[in-house]
Amino acid sequence: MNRIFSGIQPTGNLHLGNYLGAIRNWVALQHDYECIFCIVDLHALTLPQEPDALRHATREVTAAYIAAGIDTEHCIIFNQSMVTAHAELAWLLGCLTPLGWLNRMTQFKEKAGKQRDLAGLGLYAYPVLMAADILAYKATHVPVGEDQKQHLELARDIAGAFNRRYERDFFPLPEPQIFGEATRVMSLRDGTKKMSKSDTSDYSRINMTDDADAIALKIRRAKTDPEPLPETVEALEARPEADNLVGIYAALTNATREAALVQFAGQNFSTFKEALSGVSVDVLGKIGGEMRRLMADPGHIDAILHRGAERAAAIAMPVLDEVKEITGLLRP
Ligand code: AQP
Repeated sequence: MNRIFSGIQPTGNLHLGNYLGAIRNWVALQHDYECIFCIVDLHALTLPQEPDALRHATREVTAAYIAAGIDTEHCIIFNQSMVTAHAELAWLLGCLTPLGWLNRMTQFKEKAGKQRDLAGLGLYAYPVLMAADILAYKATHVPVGEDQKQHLELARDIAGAFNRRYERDFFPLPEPQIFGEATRVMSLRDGTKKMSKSDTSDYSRINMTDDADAIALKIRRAKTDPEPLPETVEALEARPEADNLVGIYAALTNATREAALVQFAGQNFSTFKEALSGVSVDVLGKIGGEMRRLMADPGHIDAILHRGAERAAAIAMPVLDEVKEITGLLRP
């Protein structure tokens, strides 16, 4: 059976983009693959984190996976730092990764901003750790949002570099799986910017734990333009905010943008936003409620993570051992 690996950073404020771009697709795919879903806490450390907040966010992401419908019996759910193979393999792969490849990564440029010299080595090396996450399980498929496409291409390049260097077909080249009408959910305040956990404005995103009132208020306040909704998808191209909201509506109703426009063409945003609030509350309300219920019992969440880490290590550690053998490292 093909194997999926994917993950989310526990950096707080899980949002609709994480749900539509990642978690929801995992739920749909989980019974067609062997699945490993990680809470990538080592990735979170590439930017400063407050320790208690990191622990809380790690449990909250776990709760989100379960509340959204990931089956913990079938799938492996664990936090990255519990399986040491990720960090060890990242070093071994980093030694094969030319700086030129990392210099092309747009996420580093965006996150490091103008003060690039002050950014940490971890932020720069993030894509190598991501490659290690995937390759430690010889994963064949990686369902992600569109923003991670470049990192996934790099993971394929690194896998290819290892295979060439040691002249064997050891790592499969992982395939990205990017689908749905909301592969890149944009900020509610600026349709040209990705919806993000770290945006300082809470009005830029719908959090998975927002209640019905908060969701409705944020959608009411979402930036739009003065024109009514158009008849064609092409007419949305020059209207990023309208395009984003129509894409979200389509994704939440399992429809296409075309179908959403058949329903709303010619109508003004207030009518459309009301419908969008309704479907958002329908989908996220239940998940948020279940997340809160799960978070009331952190011991149960920790037990799921421990069990998941054991199952994950049973796959990753033998792969790491083989890599060490191939690489020429003596082992105990
Ligand atoms: N806006 C988005 N639209 C669609 N998919 C998205 N993803 C994130 N944002 C969107 C997908 O969610 C998964 C987990 O991402 P992550 O949290 O590990 O890292 P990120 O992409 O850096 O997410 P954020 O929200 O922007 O976090 P911060 O602000 O902490 O950097 C991935 O599959 C991603 O594609």
